[in-house]
Amino acid sequence: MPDPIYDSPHYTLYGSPISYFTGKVRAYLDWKQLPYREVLASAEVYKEVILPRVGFAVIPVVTSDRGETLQDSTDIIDALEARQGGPAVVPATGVQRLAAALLELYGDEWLVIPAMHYRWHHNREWAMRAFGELSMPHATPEEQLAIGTKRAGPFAQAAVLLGAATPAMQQAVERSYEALLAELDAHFSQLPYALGTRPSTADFGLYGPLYAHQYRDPASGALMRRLAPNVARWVQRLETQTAPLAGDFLPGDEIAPTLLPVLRRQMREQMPVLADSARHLEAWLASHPGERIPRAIGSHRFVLEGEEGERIVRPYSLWMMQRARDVYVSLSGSERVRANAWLDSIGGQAFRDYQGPPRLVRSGLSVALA
Ligand SMILES: N[C@@H](CCC(=O)N[C@@H](CS)C(=O)NCC(=O)O)C(=O)O
Repeated sequence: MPDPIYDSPHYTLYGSPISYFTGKVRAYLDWKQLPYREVLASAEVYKEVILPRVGFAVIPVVTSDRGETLQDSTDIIDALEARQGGPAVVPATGVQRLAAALLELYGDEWLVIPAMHYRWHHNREWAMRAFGELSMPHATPEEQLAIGTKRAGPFAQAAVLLGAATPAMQQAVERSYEALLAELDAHFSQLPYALGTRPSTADFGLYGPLYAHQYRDPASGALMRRLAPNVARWVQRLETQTAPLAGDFLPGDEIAPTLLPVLRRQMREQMPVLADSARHLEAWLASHPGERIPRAIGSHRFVLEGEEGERIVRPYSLWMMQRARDVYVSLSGSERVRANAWLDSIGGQAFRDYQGPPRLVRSGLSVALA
């Protein structure tokens, strides 16, 4: 029987409540009212489904009853959006489309720093237990803590690898995150979603870190509710989806002025890192001809809130940047003129001037040359 809303395949989402990118995809599936069931990615599910279908251990993974397997939250949303019809989560007009791509890049590839910092430096034991529960749902709490501590190991290191390494930098991460919360709180006190009364890929991108880590992890959730109750309400709106398939983006390709401080922060914090990452990748390619590009290619210095630190260089982030640049480059005529003026208003010169590495395609959790 056809689905009441779409003649749609039925989907299975393999993921977890504590996973960043599962949250992003789940919020999309829920708002879009797609028929799906969610299966917890236990150790058994990794072995029986994810590894055989994907080839490496990752969530989220979406499969359909037509035999497809989709991996990577950005590609999953793109693929489903292209086939499902219904109200679009990617705006049709230039500046809003650009803002959505930028905020998805920001949520996916930059807010991972505070997300990992708060999870592993403020919610550590809770998170270890949660990893254990997920991996072995039927084991005792002690067994779960033991297995969780083991499984969470690589994730627990991520906060440091991504930059939140020294006490001074951890304080900088917290200053930046708390200021972001204040900016988002002001925005969501005026508008239910990033670009209007309908969620977009901007919201789903931001929801990744702001749901699983910063809202659900107990100490982080308490901080969010205290400092930014309107952000917590936006999380709850996306979590419970009281009005799926409703609403619209602001008319006239407008971006609410309350969103601009968030984008200015992104331009200030993330753009220099992406520009420098592009130079690193070019140098790496020159010295490793024909080699597969790994997930991290060394490390580089970066600055946050006036503090200087060190973080790994992740080529994958440059693929997300390329997507945002593709939106910009596709704009012509008056849309390009408006986009340039808008980028100038958010300090986006580095985005306009960005010189990427050779064209990239996504390859699992890294990239390859196109
Ligand atoms: N960029 C991917 C990344 C997926 C991802 O990083 N998933 C995490 C959990 S939220 C994971 O399973 N990582 C495994 C790993 O990093 O090896 C996406 O958008 O889905």
